[in-house]
Amino acid sequence: MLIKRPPDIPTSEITDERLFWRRRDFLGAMAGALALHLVPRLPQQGEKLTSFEDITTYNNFYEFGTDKKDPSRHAHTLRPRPWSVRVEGEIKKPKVYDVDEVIRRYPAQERVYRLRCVEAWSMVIPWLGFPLASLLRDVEPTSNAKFVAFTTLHDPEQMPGQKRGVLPWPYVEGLRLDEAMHPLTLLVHGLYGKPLPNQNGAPLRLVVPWKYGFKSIKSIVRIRLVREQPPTTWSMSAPNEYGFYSNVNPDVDHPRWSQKRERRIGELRRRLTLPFNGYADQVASLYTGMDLRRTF
Ligand SMILES: Nc1nc2c(c(=O)[nH]1)N[C@H]1C(S)=C(S)[C@@H](COP(=O)(O)O)O[C@H]1N2
Ligand SMILES: [Mo]
Repeated sequence: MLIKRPPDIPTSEITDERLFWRRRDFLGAMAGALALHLVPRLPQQGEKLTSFEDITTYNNFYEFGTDKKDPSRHAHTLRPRPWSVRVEGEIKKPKVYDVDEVIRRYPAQERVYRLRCVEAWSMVIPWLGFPLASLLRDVEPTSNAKFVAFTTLHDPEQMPGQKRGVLPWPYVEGLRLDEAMHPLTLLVHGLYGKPLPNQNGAPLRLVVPWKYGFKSIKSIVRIRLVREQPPTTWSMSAPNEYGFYSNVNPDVDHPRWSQKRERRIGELRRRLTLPFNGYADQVASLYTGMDLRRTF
């Protein structure tokens, strides 16, 4: 399972790789479409970016199989263009967007975030995307909007894993409106300066860095503003193991394993998991007054 890499890749090499992909991106077919406003952000001291290879070959995307290698092997059947995203529900301006319209409209930012999977592994990923809040503001939520519900494509021909009943399909996720509006919450359409590979959730996926990875729903076709807390795939499938909030919390163990530590992909030594995945200073105030052991 662990992909062995030399333990010490100098940051200079990583920078070179990133510049390489950016340059490739500008030269590539997407050059016109992606208006990149890249503000390089270094990850926390002592943290290296996970390699492009690991980010794109060690994935959870059950629509393409349950093995970590399955998405990179099988996601070529997904057709990320043309692609529509329907934004609807409790908003004044419902709209069906073409994904490239969204990508053009909202300037792409590079954000280096830790991704902590509930299975106790983690990565450091340079995403390209924009705050979900920008899009939500433009569609003008009504005062009834309290939550945001997201839906992945449902098409067993493109996503053969959906022919098997391992999860209820389509994959759905949700956030409280204030979580969705938080500036850390992104809609992502690229990584390492290039368009998002299919296995990472092309053409558009959510990234919520202080929550377990399963909240970061891939290949989104629908965003619906709603009044009530929406159902979410993993909490429907195993309600005692996965809650709606799923904030990274080293003090609340999964019923079958500890959440105290994590294995950073590409490293051998395990790291201590941080509350809210290290983003507590920015997001803990969203949950004041909530018992995070009960609302896990
Ligand atoms: N539609 C969909 N979205 C999904 C998943 C999935 O199986 N289907 N897996 C989730 C899980 S468990 C994780 S850890 C992250 C993994 O994202 P990555 O493969 O880009 O690292 O995607 C999340 N989004
Ligand atoms: Mo995950």
